[in-house]
Amino acid sequence: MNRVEKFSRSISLFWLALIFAVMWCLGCLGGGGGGSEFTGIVSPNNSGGGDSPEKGLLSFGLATPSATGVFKQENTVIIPVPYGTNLSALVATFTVSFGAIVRVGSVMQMVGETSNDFSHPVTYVVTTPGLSRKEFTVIVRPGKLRKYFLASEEVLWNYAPTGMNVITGLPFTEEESVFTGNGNGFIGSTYKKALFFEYMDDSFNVRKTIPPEWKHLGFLGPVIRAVVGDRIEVHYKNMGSRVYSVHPHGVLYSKSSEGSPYNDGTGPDDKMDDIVQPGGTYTYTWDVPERSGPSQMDGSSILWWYHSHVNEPKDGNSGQLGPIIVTAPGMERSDTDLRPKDVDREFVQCFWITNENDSWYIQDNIDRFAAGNANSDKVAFVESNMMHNINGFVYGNSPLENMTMKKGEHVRWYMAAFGNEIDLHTPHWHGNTIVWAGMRMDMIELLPMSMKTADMAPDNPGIWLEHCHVNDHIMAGMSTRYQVLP
Ligand SMILES: [Cu+2]
Repeated sequence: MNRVEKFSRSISLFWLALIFAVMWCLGCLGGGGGGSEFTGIVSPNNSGGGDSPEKGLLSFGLATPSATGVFKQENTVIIPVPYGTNLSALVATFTVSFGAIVRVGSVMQMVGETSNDFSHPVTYVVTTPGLSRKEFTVIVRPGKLRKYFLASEEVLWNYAPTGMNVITGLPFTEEESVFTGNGNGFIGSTYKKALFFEYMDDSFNVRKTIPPEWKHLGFLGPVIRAVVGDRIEVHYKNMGSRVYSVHPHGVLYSKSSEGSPYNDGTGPDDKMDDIVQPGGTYTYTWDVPERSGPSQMDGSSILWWYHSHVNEPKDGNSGQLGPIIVTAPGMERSDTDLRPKDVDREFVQCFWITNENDSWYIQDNIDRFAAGNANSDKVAFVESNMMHNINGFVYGNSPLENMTMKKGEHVRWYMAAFGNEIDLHTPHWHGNTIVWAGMRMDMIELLPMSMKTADMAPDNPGIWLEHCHVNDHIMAGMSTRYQVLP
């Protein structure tokens, strides 16, 4: 740097300092004649950085049951606690800015010692040295009991109810008829299966009506929903002709609600859930603690799965599976509507090559749909029963009205795959993009029992193709359509 440059730089710094000084003075005058009233923004969220005096309350939780508070807005803390927690005397653990004093009413609060009745919101008053008092409202949200009445039932399921290729708008070609053609020792597109159905109560007399927004589930079981902190009770009845169970992913269960028989060292009391006999009932109890809900990189809800796990591969191929959705605490629309507040529309999709050869009902299906005699070409017969489906539909047979959304909505796609080593799926949306794990894409990768939640803000109206991008799977019918209305 030469002399001239040094000189011009020092001149610049001088003017810069002068401008800041003037701005500071103006700021004092504008602030009410140099009064001491603090007008800064309090943002107690821990992710906001280090301790600063204006924050007051830095973190808030409970000692027993151990729970972490979530800051909402600037001064409200919501803490989910498990279903059944007695709220009358809970002890809080919190951190505050250096030197701060915390009171509830007139009672000084000691970290990990002072108890309060949280059956109503509690106001914590935090006073920091040289700062006016700040109030924080703490709401302890006890988990709710969510009861579901679930049954396994044997029904007929048609993978292609329109009898045509809806993606091309044409009759099935010879190649496509491999999977859908009936006759000559081939089963066709309709199979006997054991699917999950939801009932109104434990009399299991009246099935619950499937609301329009969930008709796209096809042959999947009903959605079981909960918010973090809740307890799920699945009152299960096996209305099928063979043994089944209900095994969940992600939620917290004891050995008596795992729904899976294996050498786990437990006694008879913990094995009642493992296998439910035809006509038998069992009540599964699953808790939804923090570790079962969305984590830092997730959105406001995530997908889990339930399925029969007596003979997992055969039970699955027979049709025994359905989704679980867990919403973050405070993000549910209401106590009874657990859809996330920030989501307008939800879709659950399972990409799967259902192997009907490995279903418990393959002989029933040969008897019923192939006059008791499978085609003598074993390879061709086996291939004809590999149903490359999305939610039980092939070649776009999922009704478009069930796959419709509006431009500008926040659409959440809960995506899963199931099955075998050939179930490597790459769902791809034409026309719009998604965000998954913070990354922009227009497809995602799925392996058997992958569960991924992607968000779409459709900006491109039209009827669009959505398909697995594996070439062989495209040819075999793993495609559907979705519609974006303007
Ligand atoms: Cu695929």
